[in-house]
Amino acid sequence: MITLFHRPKTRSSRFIFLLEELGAPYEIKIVNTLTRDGTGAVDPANPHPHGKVPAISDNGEIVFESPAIALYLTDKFPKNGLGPLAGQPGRGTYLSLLAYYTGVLEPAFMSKFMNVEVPVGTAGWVAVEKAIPFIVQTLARGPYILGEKFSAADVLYGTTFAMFGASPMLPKSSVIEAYVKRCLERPAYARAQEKDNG
Ligand SMILES: N[C@@H](CCC(=O)N[C@@H](CS)C(=O)NCC(=O)O)C(=O)O
Repeated sequence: MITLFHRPKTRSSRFIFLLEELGAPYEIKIVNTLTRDGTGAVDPANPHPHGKVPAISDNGEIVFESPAIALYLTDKFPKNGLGPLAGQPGRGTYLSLLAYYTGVLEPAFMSKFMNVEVPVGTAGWVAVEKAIPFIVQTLARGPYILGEKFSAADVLYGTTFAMFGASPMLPKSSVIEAYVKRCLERPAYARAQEKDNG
């Protein structure tokens, strides 16, 4: 049984989406976290080292950070083919895009929102003006980020673009807008939305 440590309408919401896609047995444990408006607090019940969500426990085995959780879950619950397994074609792209999500895309968004110039040649990520064309180019072979098949990487990318994509600070892309729609139209997303409050 997977326990998802979750706060509604946050980055942990997408793991309800993924767990629904996987058909995995899970329970949701709502935890408190710090919030931007200064309310909230780190919840001692949350195993994430910084009190953030998501985190999961698989019978006591703790996994935190979104790409690690996505990979752990698709490896553990392979039935619905939500991520290429070790040795399968596409595994390298899957790992690369999971790492790119957290190591490049999120910092690119945050740099933009914080109005921080990305230092060329030293930062480990790129400006959003470089990241978005890469995503658009990757989606060209689509309809999903790994190509033909929907995967856990789409759960991360689709929901992230849904969350940040409307910002006037980000370059607009009809390819990404259509992609987000495609990801959010899935029945598992609707089920996850219904369960978001626990
Ligand atoms: N790198 C983490 C980020 C998690 C994250 O920042 N979650 C936010 C909610 S969307 C949070 O828990 N914020 C509370 C805090 O920063 O203490 C991941 O992708 O899993």
